Amino acid sequence: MATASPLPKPMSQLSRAVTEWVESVRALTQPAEVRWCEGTRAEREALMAELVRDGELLRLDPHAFPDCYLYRSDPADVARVEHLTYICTASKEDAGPNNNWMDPQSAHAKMHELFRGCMRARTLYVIPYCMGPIDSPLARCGVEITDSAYVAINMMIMTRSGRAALERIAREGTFVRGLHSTGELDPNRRFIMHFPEELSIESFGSGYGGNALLGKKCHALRIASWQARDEGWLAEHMLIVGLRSPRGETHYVAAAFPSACGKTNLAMLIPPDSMPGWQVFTVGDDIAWLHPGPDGRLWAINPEAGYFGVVPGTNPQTNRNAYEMIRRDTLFTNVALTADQRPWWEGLPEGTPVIDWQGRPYDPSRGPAAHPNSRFTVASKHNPCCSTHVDDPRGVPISAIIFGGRRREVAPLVYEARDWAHGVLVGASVASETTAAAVGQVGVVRRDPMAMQPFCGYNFADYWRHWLTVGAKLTRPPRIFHVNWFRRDPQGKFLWPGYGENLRVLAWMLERCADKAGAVDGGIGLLPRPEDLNTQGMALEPETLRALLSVDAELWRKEIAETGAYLEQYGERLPAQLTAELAKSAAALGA
Ligand code: GTP
Ligand code: SPV
Ligand code: MN
Repeated sequence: MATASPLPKPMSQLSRAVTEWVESVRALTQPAEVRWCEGTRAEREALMAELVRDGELLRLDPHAFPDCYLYRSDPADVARVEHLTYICTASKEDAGPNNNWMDPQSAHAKMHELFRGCMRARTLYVIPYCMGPIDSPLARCGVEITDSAYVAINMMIMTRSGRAALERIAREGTFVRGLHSTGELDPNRRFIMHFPEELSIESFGSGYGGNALLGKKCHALRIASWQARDEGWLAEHMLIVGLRSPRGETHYVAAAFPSACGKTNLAMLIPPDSMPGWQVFTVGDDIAWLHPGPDGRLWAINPEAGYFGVVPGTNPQTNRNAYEMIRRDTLFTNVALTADQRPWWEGLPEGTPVIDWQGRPYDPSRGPAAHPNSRFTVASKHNPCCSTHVDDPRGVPISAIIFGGRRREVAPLVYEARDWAHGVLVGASVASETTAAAVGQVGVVRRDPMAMQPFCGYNFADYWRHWLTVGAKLTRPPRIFHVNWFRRDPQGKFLWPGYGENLRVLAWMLERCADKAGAVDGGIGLLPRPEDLNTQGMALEPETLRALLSVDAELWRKEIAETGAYLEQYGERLPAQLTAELAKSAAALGA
């Protein structure tokens, strides 16, 4: 005889610690209603339908873009706000010169006042989530409380959320507490506060991306980098990609580029026709958690389950995988619209924008139709080249680490670090032109070590020391490289075609890892000679390739002096090994 299975326990009864915290937040913020997120697709669809009814979401043409929606954020809330983002540690030195700092007591007091009664007449959503495969010992859980349904939907796509995550939290007893309210979107009452010593985050006044989806940059980078230092691993702003060579060997590479500098594109690149037999698999496009494994290699998991990617520039030529991926089941933020309710953005070869990202009739004199930091949110399982290892609890072994930036001059297409310690200096020296991913001027070169300037939850000097310590533990460390896809000619044209063609550079790296490719010492590190790169089938002038692989000693002596001055501000905490590595490069360049 069949027995009726018992009703599942209500979410609010699974973890006493979570329930008590939700209750205290409810008392403080005074919402009209509390909703616990179960993490089902039906629940997400119901929530989207509600938002469509309320006019907060727009349903896109269901024939061309099934299950796709458009969300328009407040025009003054379109990017991360680094100047309003704080690390609140007991000691200011622990946050370091790389972070804004506030003492935890003052920060809590300030946020308490902002949160008091802020959810009146709103719904409070409780989203338990797991960063990483749900059964991986490397994964970590958190709970986000938010009064934004848009944020809740994004978190449901970007993380493994709901009941399974809450069950893991109930078993483990620890979780990161992330409290978020959209507030009244006043840029003067907007703060993103991190309390790494308490494993908590408080975010008020923005509903956008990295300010509000607290599992992403706030937890998986700022809080996790602090935990990683204590526990002996690394939390990095890196994509993870698998490359299968025509010989049938698969190697995994992790790459750190600053925001809007090419991670999503490299993570899902399509091999050029003239490189038959290569296959590419995406493990992650933005964040990697890297652990020294028992075999002396570095192993990586992607803590996320979806992509929050830059829309402009996505087209069949640059990234056909992404272009196909965002044609269904995708949430668009701040793109333009065509007359037939299709999304439109700069770089799209078809369609005509009639409504801009702010919902106004499109007028080119007012700037681009889609916001330059417009984004898509989509589950990674929709990526046509998603790796079968995304749910692998052990992660994947990393053969090479790449650092890179957006530099119109100075940095060559690629170079290899002499060894791990030099690689840490190469990472620490990254400088890149700013982009629309953060509020502020675009196109100015700034220091962005390891692409972590906005995301490292502690003092960079301690972080570099930690990188050196982790490297010393690895008996088979990944080789470290630096790339620059963005070098330009004096007319401003990119010298390198980029996108799929970047595989040629990755192929050279893998050959280097196998000791099969040549290189020359360029003083700053090892560079391929033109003949070491596979450029077969490319229309690249020999002079262009030579320019891409050139090291201008004069410019580099200046670069090294600037790097030295930058590192000096970290004072006594700066590891002496970095200074020694910099001195080696300076000597090699005759400085
Ligand atoms: P975040 O999500 O902000 O961390 O960005 P990301 O690092 O994932 O950058 P993404 O891949 O989204 O690329 C950002 C912009 O750079 C897009 O407009 C791309 O079209 C452009 N881009 C990416 N790769 C290349 C490349 O190889 N060459 C050139 N010229 N542009 C590129
Ligand atoms: C970035 O800015 O690096 C992003 C987008 O990946 S956000 O989620 O806003 O941080
Ligand atoms: Mn990013």
